[in-house]
Amino acid sequence: MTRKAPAEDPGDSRLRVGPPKDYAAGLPAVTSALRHAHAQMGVRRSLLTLLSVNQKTGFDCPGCAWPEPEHRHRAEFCENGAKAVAEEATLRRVGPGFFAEHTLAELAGRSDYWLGQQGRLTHPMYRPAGGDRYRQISWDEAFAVIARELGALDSPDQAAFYTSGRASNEAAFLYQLFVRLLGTNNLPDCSNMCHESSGSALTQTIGIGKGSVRLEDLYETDLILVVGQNPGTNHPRMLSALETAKDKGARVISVNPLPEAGLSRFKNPQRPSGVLGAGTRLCDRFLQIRLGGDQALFQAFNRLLLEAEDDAPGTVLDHDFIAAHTHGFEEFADQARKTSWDDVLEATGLSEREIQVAFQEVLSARKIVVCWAMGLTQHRHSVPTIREVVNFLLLRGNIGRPGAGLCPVRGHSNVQGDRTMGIHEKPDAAFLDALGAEFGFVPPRHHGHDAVEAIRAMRDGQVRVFVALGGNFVSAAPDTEVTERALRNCELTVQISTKLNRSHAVAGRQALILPCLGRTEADLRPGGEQRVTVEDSMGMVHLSRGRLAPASDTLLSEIAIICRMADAALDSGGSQVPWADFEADYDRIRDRIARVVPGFEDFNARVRRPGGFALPHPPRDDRRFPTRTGLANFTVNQLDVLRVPQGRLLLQTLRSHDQYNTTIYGLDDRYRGIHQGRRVLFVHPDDLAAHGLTEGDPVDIVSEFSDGVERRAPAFRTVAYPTPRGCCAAYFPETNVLVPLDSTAEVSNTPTSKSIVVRLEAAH
Ligand SMILES: Nc1nc2c(c(=O)[nH]1)N[C@H]1C(S)=C(S)[C@@H](COP(=O)(O)OP(=O)(O)OC[C@H]3O[C@@H](n4cnc5c(=O)[nH]c(N)nc54)[C@H](O)[C@@H]3O)O[C@H]1N2
Ligand SMILES: Nc1nc2c(c(=O)[nH]1)N[C@H]1C(S)=C(S)[C@@H](COP(=O)(O)OP(=O)(O)OC[C@H]3O[C@@H](n4cnc5c(=O)[nH]c(N)nc54)[C@H](O)[C@@H]3O)O[C@H]1N2
Ligand SMILES: [Mo]
Repeated sequence: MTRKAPAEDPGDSRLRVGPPKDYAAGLPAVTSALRHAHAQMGVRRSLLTLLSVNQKTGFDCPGCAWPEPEHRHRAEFCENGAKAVAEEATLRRVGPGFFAEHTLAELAGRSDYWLGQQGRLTHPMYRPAGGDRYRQISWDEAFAVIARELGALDSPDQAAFYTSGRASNEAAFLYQLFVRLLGTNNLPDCSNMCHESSGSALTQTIGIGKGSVRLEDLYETDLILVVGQNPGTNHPRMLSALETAKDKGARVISVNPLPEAGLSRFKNPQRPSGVLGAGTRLCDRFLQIRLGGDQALFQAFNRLLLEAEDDAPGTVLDHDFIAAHTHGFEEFADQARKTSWDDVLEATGLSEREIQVAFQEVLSARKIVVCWAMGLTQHRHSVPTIREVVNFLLLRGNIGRPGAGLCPVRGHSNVQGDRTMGIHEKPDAAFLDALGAEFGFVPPRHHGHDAVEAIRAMRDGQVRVFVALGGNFVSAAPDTEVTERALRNCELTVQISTKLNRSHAVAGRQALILPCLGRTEADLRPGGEQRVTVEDSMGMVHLSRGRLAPASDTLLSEIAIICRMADAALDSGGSQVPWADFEADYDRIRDRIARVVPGFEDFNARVRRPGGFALPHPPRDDRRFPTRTGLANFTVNQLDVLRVPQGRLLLQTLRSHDQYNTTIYGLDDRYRGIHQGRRVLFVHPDDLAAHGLTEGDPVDIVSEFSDGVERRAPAFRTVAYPTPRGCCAAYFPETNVLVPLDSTAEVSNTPTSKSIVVRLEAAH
């Protein structure tokens, strides 16, 4: 399986490689953000728009899920937030004329970058069976097509409904209601490819699949471990939080195969020292770990903690906490004491001394927060790894007290809220009971497809209709060739989107594009101006109000689209659901959410208070652990050492500084020294030499998996880079073709996008 490099990718000619940066933000960040903003939306609109990001009366930044601080700067500055906003608020348009000029086949040959740069979608478009391009269609006709094709299915389980994490709480709630009224739980979402491993591990061990800290905990802690996360690029506002934590005396350790610039030094553009001076050194210690080595590292820490307690009984572990609040300690401790140093050193690639020195920091910290993102969640043993992080914090009572806890840092700005609203292919019974009682129906109980299962089902003809509420499934999903075949095998694909992307080009026999309002845009309904709500990474719920004039008069809000789709597709509009009322006034949706979802009581009133409100989190709030044992569970996890055959490398697929998932803002990765190119492969200089390669050589990356299928990503340029030996890195989505569909994390079924065994072949 080979995927051609899209024609307009600059390839070799324009690529420039310089040394990686050792600081993040500063003036170059401001300049870069403004350059993007001006190019997309002009100077005046840029200013207006950027001033209302994350303000109490403005819109929630569509960039990431990092929470807002109590005291906001007038425009809390974030380069990548500004780019995300510019991308949505762009003045460029993709209208019916564009689609008349371009066939689907032509669009499918373009890169994600080119597609995204065309601008905002303005009209509903339809590609009829046999047609080579989209043509304009009315909204009513579009909903009639959906109703017809859903109605033609033998079973509702032949349809799948994807959600990307930008959908608001209200949109997500109505979407899952519609899908369950239809009779299926086929609700795959981007979380399946993202933090599902965190959710799986945390639900089992602490009883709730969400992190246990608030922003203030970071300011109060002694030690922050940032594991498998690149906040300088992906959560830039987290750097300000780390800076504040440092001001208050916290230590920061980064565990990462790459020395990411944002974690070295931060030049806060809102502080004079950040603009003129050297900035703040954020990271006190860097553990350059091998890909997938974190489980071993935390097992080593846990063994060392137990041994330190043996040496000085009563001084290290929190015995009271363990006795009162946890289950399974003895079994865990027996196993942890047997952790083999040989395995640990092999898996981590670290020296025993490095681990011991870092452990001294652990030992002297009374309060610890562990933050993590995709570096922990996208491996085969991600769930055991995160369970081991939980063990680590439980040992010293670091959950459910100020300044300590678990901090999975979410990606999409409302991915956590969407799950709270019931976007889940394996919903829990209590949620379904409440939903059924509120709306007078019997929700389906059987589990639905997650993202990987949905691809298999489409490939095999079992799912015939695919609807996506946002996102870019074709580019985000693993095994690009298989995913493309799967989508093309559908009778109908429906994309509810703001911007053109590959999922519009690689579509079912019939295809619909339903263009919607974005976060930044005013949503005017007969019931007045409407606002939506979102939940951030730390369980805070707040309002988001768009300000800009919509990209086109034809656009509908996501909520309106869902209501009309449901009304058209469900027999007699779906029992007693007043879709038209919901569409007219979102307060009515919130009233229903308040009755169905725990923690949302009095939703409309509470969310109007400044800053919104916090959702309950039993472990954090009062050390209650709603697990099966009623206690926090220690777990025993077999160590997985990722061994790579001779001459092969382990590849991680990650984000550049100029992209938002599959949306490519530009072709630079400033912090890593890459300019004007994305088809680059970061390799240790000794590995380059061992392969007989030098920097700049063209290579094909070929992935090797037990299914024997050869997956090839052609025409990459090698870059000598400080990554651990045996490990290499390249950008997604160009490398998704290499991620085998069947290579997924145990339990969570998340694609192993951060550990793919590859070989390099000199390209011709
Ligand atoms: N600007 C911008 N912001 C974003 C996004 C974006 O694309 N652009 N995406 C959003 C989304 S949906 C998400 S989920 C987040 C993603 O945020 P991140 O998780 O920070 O994103 P990645 O680029 O995948 O980076 C993974 C990091 O983990 C490290 N890593 C990889 N494998 C391992 C490992 O085995 N162990 C350890 N310890 N480290 C490892 C990599 O070197 C890298 O630093 O960001 C969100 N915010
Ligand atoms: N190899 C590899 N693959 C990965 C990852 C990886 O690290 N490596 N990361 C995974 C992760 S963490 C994630 S979260 C997924 C992301 O997967 P997705 O969420 O599916 O992808 P995005 O690129 O964020 O989606 C971008 C599209 O969303 C649409 N959009 C933007 N804003 C809105 C809006 O407000 N409403 C609507 N309806 N549409 C909107 C636009 O049309 C845009 O083109 O990718 C995963 N895939
Ligand atoms: Mo994500």
